[in-house]
Amino acid sequence: MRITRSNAMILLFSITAILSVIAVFPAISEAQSEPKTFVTHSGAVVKTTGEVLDPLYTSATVEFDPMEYLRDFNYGRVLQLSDGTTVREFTIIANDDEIMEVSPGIFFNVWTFNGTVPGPTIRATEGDIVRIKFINNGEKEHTMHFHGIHPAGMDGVFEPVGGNGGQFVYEFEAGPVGVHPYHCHVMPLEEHIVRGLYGVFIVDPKEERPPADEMVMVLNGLDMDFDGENNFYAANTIPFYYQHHPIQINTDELVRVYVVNMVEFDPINNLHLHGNLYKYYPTGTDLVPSFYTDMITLSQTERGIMEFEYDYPGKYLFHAHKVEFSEKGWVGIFLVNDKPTNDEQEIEYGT
Ligand SMILES: [Cu+2]
Repeated sequence: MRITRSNAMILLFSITAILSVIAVFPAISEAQSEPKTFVTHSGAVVKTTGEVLDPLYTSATVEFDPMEYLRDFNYGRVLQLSDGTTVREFTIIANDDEIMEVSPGIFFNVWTFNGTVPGPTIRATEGDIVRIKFINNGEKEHTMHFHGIHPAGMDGVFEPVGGNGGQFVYEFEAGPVGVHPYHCHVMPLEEHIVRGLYGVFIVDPKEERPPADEMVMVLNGLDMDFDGENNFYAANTIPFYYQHHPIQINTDELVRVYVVNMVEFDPINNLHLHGNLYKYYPTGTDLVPSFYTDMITLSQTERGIMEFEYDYPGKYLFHAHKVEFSEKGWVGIFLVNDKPTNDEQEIEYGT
């Protein structure tokens, strides 16, 4: 072969390329020879040197009791300012590497506020100062975005909080009266919400609502295979939970349910109550009910307060009347007991 200028250039490039491959190859080969351990959605532990789509890295599962969550209200650490204003301090820690057994044998990589989905129910009275020390112990950026009235800098949108210990203090006056969601507002938003970074914020009126057996229901969905469709639906995360563990209430006692729809992908959700009708306060902002109904329809983050009493004891279903949702987990039972005559047997109110 005659050595021309162009042949020489090609030869030089080829030698350089071969030398580069030789130099880099040991590193690649070393990396690939170290298998990593992953947990899959079926709970199996696998070792592989290949890429794993949506791996679950830890084997510590989230403990979540929907019955405990139902009536668990967090009022924070209370401080009193000299002018009499109440300050309520909360610490909320975000994580994004936890696993939750959402149904027997079905594991899901949840992202959590304080270790659960939904996060804790935060409760204050209108006019209180809410101060939230937010710590992001996840890998990704997260925020806390509250629905309600507050300054722009407290909106949790344009101030992403970095992972691995990033911090931010949200502080605002609680208002307006009602029931509001809070959720992470980092892009891609759909993923940050569907993974579980949301919870409920209740603002009580200064003149308290009448005493009642109060509870929180977050309507949510789980997209297990990341195809943009939910595979399970639930009230408070665990499909069918309140069907297998009926919520006990009493006849002739006021029940107040703070309901928030956090289902993504499906444009609407709804809630039907059996054997009864309820007064409904959309967003809970008005103290006079807007409807007396057995069915409400809710879009994303739509919410409100339901109030009802049962005259007759027995088992009553509550569920999505969108039958697909109820058959995939969004169904529960109220077990209505005859109101005990002995005061000591009365169930404890959540307030
Ligand atoms: Cu987030």
